[in-house]
Amino acid sequence: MNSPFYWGGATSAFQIEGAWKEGGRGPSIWDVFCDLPGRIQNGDRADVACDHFHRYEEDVALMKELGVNAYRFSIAWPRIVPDGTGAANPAGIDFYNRLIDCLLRNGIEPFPTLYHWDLPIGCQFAADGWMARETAEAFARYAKICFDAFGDRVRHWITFNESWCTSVLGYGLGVFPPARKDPDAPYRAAHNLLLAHGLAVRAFREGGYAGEIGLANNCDWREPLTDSPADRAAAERAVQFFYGWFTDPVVFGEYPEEMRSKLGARLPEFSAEERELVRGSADFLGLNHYTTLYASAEKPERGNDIGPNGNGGMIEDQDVFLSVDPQWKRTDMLWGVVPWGFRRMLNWISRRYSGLPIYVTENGCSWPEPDLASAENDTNRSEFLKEYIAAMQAAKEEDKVDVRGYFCWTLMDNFEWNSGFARHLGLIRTSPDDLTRHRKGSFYTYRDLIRQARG
Ligand code: PNW
Repeated sequence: MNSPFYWGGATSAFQIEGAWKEGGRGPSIWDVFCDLPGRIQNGDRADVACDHFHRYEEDVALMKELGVNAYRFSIAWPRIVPDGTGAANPAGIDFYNRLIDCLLRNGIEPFPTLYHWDLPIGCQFAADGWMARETAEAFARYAKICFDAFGDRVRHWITFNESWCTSVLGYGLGVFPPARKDPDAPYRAAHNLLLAHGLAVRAFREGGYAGEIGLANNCDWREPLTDSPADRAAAERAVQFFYGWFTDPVVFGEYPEEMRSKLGARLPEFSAEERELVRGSADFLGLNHYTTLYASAEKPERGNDIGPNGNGGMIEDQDVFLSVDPQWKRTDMLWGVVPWGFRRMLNWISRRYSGLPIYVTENGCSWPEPDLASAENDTNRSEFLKEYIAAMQAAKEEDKVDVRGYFCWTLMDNFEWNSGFARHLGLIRTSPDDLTRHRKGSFYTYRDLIRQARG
C-alpha cells in the first residue's frame, strides 16, 4: 500500500488541552511545576491553555481548512491513568476516542505521541520519575492501554517526544520539571526513557496491532566551524550527543562511541537483555528540528554562544564550542534561521540510519506578535516555512532522503513551557485571554505550500 506524503500540524496535550481538573485527569509534573514561583514566565499556567479539550471539533475543522492530511497530538498519560500506575480512566479514553473519530471523519490521519512531558505526579513521587526503571514499566502499561483503546484506528504511533529535553532540561540543567541539576542524572533518565520506549514497542509488536511505531527525537544541526579535522570531529560529536544519544540505541542497541569514550562509567551500559529490548525498536525516526549552530574544538573568536534555552545540552561533557553566525536572522527564541542546516541534518540521519523512514515531527519558529495585525502579516514565519520546506524537498528529491511527512510546530499558539504564553509559534493565533481562533498569514502560506506540493 502506498501512503501519501503526510502534511500535518503538531501540538501536545499539556500545551493546548486545558481542562486540567476535568474528566478525571490527574496532576502532572508540569501542573505542579507551574506552581513554583519564578519558574514560568509571567507566572502563566496551562489550566485553560487553548481549551482544546472542549473545542477540539472546531480545531479539527480548522485543520481541514488548512488542508492537512495528518495531525500529531499527544495523549495525556494523566488523563488515561490519573495516578500513573492505577486504574484506567474511561472519561480520558473517551476524549481521545472522540478526537480520533473526528479526525478520521475529516480525512486526517492521527499521529498520537504517548509522552510529551506530562508525567503523572504519582510516578514522580513514588519512583523518582525517570530516575527509576519502575517508571518505564508504568509507561509500558499505560501504552498498552492506549494500544488497546485506539489501536483499531491509529496506524502511526510515536512513543516519546524529545527525550533529550526531558533528560537535559529536566534532570541536567533543571529548567524543566523535575528541576534537577545533576551532571549524571540526564544519562540515567535517558536510559530509563529508552527502556520505556523498548518496553512499549515490545507490547505493541507482541500485541499484533496494525501500523508503525517510532519516536520523535530532537536535534539541531551542528556545522563544523572550519574544515579542520578537529572541528569536523567536534560537530560530529555534538550531533552524537544530541540525536545519536537517543537514536543509536533504538537502531543499533548501543550508545554512540563518541559518548562512550567521553563519558566512561557515567554513561549507563545496556545489559544483554536491555540491548535486545531496545535494538531495532523503531519502525521510523522522527526529527524535531529548529535551528543550527557552528561547532568547533577551540573557543571561537566571536565567542561561545550555546543559545538561551540549553540547546547545547550537557555541553561540558562534549568538549565542543558552539557559536552562531551573526548574519543569521534569529527568531524570538533566538534560534538562527538556517534552512541549509535542516537539509544537512536530514542527510545525516539518512546516512547513519539508512533504511529507516523519517518523519519531520516538528519544525517551526517563534516571532514577536504584539497585535493581531502583525499576526496577519506574519511574513517571518511564512518565509521560514517556505525556506525550510524547500530544504526538506531538496533532501527528499535531490538527495533521496526517505522523508515521509512534515508536521509544522505548531497548529496554534499555546503554552510554551517555561516561556508561558509569551511565544508565538502557531499558524493560528490563540491565547487564554482570547480563545478566538485567528488565522495568521502563515496559515495561508502553509496551505499554499501543501497545495503546491500535491501538484
Ligand atoms: C519542542 N532546546 O521543545 C517541543 O517538542 C514543543 O513542545 C515545543 O513547544 C517546541 O519544541 C518549541 O520550543 C523544545 O532547548 C524545547 O533545544 C527546547 C529545545 C528544543 C525543543
